[in-house]
Amino acid sequence: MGLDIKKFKQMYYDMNLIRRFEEKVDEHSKKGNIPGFIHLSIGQEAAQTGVMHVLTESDYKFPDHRSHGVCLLAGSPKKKVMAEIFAKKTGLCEGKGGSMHIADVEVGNMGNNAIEGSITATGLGTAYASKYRGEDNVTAVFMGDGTCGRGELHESMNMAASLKVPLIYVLVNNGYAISTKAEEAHSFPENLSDRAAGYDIPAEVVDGNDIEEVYNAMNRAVERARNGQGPSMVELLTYRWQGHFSGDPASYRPKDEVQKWKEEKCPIKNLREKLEDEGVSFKELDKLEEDALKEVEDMVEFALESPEPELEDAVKYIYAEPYESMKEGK
Ligand SMILES: Cc1ncc(C[n+]2csc(CCOP(=O)(O)OP(=O)(O)O)c2C)c(N)n1
Ligand SMILES: [Mg+2]
Repeated sequence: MGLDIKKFKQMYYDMNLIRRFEEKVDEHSKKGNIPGFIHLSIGQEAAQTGVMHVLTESDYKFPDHRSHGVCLLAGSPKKKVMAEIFAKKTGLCEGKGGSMHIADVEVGNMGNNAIEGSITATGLGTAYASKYRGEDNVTAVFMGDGTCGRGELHESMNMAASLKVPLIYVLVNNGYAISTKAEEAHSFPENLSDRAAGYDIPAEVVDGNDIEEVYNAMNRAVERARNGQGPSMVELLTYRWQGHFSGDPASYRPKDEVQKWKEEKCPIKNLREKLEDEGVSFKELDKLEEDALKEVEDMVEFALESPEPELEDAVKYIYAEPYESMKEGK
């Protein structure tokens, strides 16, 4: 396989970190410690980790509603990502955003957004900015299969291709949009990303649960973008183990389908087997798993112990602060 062992061991750690993170978020959401809707990405860790290991902090990332893992790997203090989901004052956005509005522009996390398709339009803006300024950073927008039916995506692809901007559409195809199977909501010859061909945008379809495939496909797309060759789409075929939101019993999915993905296509197990084949010891892999759990437990402790935002913070960042001279009535 010829893996860069050091890099893939870090990816193994990060995938475990996301899995444990999501499990804890699920647990505390159900305990009532987290406000609002929570969309978990358990089962999709390779899609998030493989992509994030290609992007740098100067690249623009536009995560979607199911992207805690992307926010976690963007380079922000990880405890603050957890605290944001708990809506605490110590969170990345001081607890004002919660699970679906985690932003940190310092590391290029432009904020996850739950309005499906919207980020394909805003991401076009940062991609154009990079080209206009002559910078070599790229923009990656995360979207699901359901989002492929949204008009913004098609407007975005049309402009991205004609302007030849460095934009990568990361299509995380988990087969469902809420309870609707992709086959029932879209007509497609073979793959959802076939749509990109209509705009002369190259697309690649890979096993989204094989991190090596994800990483290599994303690398090719980013290289194209950095070389001025324009937009690409990378379609990652995967599956979410949980329902649409934390607490959704997902009775619309056959039990054996879920079981099959868990048993035969676990992305973490897949990488573990590859690393074992490369000679990495069980002991070392177990230690990475233990360390990831410990880091997540520390994050939860931090979030639980953190204070709630103050009442007066409710209107902070909504209105422009008056200039000092205005305050003094001058
Ligand atoms: C414009 C818009 N329409 C509808 C919704 C409601 N909604 C939230 S998630 C979702 C399904 C998204 O499915 P997909 O794009 O496949 O992402 P997944 O949830 O599978 O990760 C929908 C329809 C929304 N958030 N935004
Ligand atoms: Mg989906």
